[in-house]
Amino acid sequence: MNRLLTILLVLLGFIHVHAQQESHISKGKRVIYHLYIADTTVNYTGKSRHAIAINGSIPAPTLYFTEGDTAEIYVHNTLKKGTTSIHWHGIILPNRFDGVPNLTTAPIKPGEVHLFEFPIIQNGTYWYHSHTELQEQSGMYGALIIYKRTNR
Ligand SMILES: [Cu+2]
Repeated sequence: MNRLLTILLVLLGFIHVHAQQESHISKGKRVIYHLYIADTTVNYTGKSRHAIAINGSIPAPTLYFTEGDTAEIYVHNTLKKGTTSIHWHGIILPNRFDGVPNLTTAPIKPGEVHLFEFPIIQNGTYWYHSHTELQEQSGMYGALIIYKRTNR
């Protein structure tokens, strides 16, 4: 009987600790980024070429999150012409925010701002990139760094 009680108490303790960890998830930060997609020119070989930068940078800026955060990312299409998109590669999120144009997410038109909002429920190193024509190859790719959740 005593042994059974001990097992029960250990189990209850485990459930309690687990519940505390679960409740901790909702205490994450809201992390806001504004990404401005813009035409630019690069010269790697002596010849100037059109390229696409995000916030003036190729590769695109590294975005940092911690597991448990909520991502709030505004993608501004400031290209002279053409739609754009951002695919959050390997990120677990609601399908409509996956960012593949004409499949999960509408293409982002010039002058348009698209909000991506999703909970961060994993950790690790990932990347994001355009999923439109050859925009990724033109410079639209960047890293996503998601830190492990810690007891803050
Ligand atoms: Cu991808």
